[in-house]
Amino acid sequence: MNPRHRESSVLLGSLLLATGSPGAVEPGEGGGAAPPSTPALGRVIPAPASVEPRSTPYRITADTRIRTRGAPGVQEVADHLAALLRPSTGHPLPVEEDVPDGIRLLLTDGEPDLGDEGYLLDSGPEAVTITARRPAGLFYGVQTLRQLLPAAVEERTEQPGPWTVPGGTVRDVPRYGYRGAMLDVARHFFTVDQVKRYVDQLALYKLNTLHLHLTDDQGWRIAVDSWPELTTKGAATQVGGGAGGHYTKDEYREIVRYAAARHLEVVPEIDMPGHTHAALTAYPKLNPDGEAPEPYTGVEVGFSTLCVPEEVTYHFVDDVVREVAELTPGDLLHIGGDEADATPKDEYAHFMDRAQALVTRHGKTVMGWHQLAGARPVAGAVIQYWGYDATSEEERRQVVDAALAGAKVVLSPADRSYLDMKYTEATELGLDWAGRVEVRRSYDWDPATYLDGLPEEALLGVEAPLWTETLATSAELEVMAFPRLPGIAELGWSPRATHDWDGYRQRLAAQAPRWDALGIRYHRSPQVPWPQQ
Ligand code: NGO
Repeated sequence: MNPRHRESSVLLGSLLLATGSPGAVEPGEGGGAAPPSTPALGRVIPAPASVEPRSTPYRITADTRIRTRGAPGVQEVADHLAALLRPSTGHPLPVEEDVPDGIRLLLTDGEPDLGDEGYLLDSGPEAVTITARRPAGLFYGVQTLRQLLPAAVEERTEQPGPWTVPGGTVRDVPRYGYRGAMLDVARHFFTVDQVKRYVDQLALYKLNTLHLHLTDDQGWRIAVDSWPELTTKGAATQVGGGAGGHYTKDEYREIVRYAAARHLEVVPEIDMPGHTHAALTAYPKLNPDGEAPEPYTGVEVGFSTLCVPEEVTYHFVDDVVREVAELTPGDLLHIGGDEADATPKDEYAHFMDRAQALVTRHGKTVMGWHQLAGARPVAGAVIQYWGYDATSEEERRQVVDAALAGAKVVLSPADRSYLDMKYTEATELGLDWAGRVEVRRSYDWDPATYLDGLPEEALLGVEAPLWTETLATSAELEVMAFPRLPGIAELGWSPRATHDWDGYRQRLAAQAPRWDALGIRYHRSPQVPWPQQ
């Protein structure tokens, strides 16, 4: 994370205390002309760093224009905004250069405290002006603007309006530079369109990283030209025995492009040396016993391993990492490393040494599940902690020690941020090995103090993984992700000073009509005061 972000969030956090919690401003308050369906300034998820309401709203009308100034990346944000607003408002909303009023998207060289992702949003009778140093900041400002409009703006057919944006100023920067969501496309395969749908949902909450779990025992989901049978044989099935599937390189590039257009970076994961059964069905020479096993359609973990002593294993890893790195504009490449229970203990660290060296050689930064901390993480490796309350002190300590030695950490505590955990005993989908995780438990923790002794500068951020042993459709993904995903997004974005369960659950409830308009299914947790349906 850019240390500047942290300083400015602290500052803005105290500003916020002076101006009141974003959830505390009631709809219509301070904005006499705003109709009751207009959300109050600040009734946004993630909570903005600071909000100053004024009583002079802006109204989008048939004459509104969107103004840009043609800098690279700005036109795309303007087009994104126009595509969002046109169907529901029915207004033409032309994107033009240098118009004095309307919705203005401006890049600035000033405002160093905004960093690469922060923005200012100012709304008054003449204009809504979003100012940022980079297009990403404008994009996040647009997501805020979107949530400041009535939920009906999300409909894809013309709606009555009025389209009123509450007046005032929002000044906002993220707390952490890494705000991720992981999708497991290996246990059940999800099509490019299904992944895009999820990406759209992540973008609404200002997440900036899509981690794709591309390989596991049940299927290998990404084409590798030098090892073609990984997908001709290794992608043929999934949990429960369905047809499986994989992404061609062009399809994968399309996911990367689509995510980048929404300011999300894709982190590909090739899980090794365990979770590799699908690869072994395709290439038995990678298997310690040299035999070709039958495809696996169950949900057990920890039974497969690549053959660590054989050199062919490293030719394989080299080729796969090279080809996946070529498809990856981002810096991170995730090599898994979890649950290698079938890999002899003394061989695990050796394998991870060689796999990490190959990632580095192909120009990427290593990311791995936190078992990597018990081996020899390379300098600058990113360790993803997925422990939970029952995780031993020793295991946590390994992660902290690795961080003290220079590793970075992303937090995904399984009993807080795993979106596949059941909410309650009654939840039909999902798993419960880490316990049951209702909305409050998922939201109500602080990444900064979660791992005792973790140096502040080592913590890159948070990620919400969605494992799919029990999930096969977009509706099933959504009912597990919503409403917990926005909470993890808020932990990643909002300054700690905004953290407040009572305010949060009000703001969360206010999102429900938006999800209804978007066709997003969600769990109607009794902990949240949902509006009547
Ligand atoms: C664990 C395991 C995955 C499971 C998941 C289910 C990690 C990092 N490895 O998390 O293989 O799918 O739990 O919750």
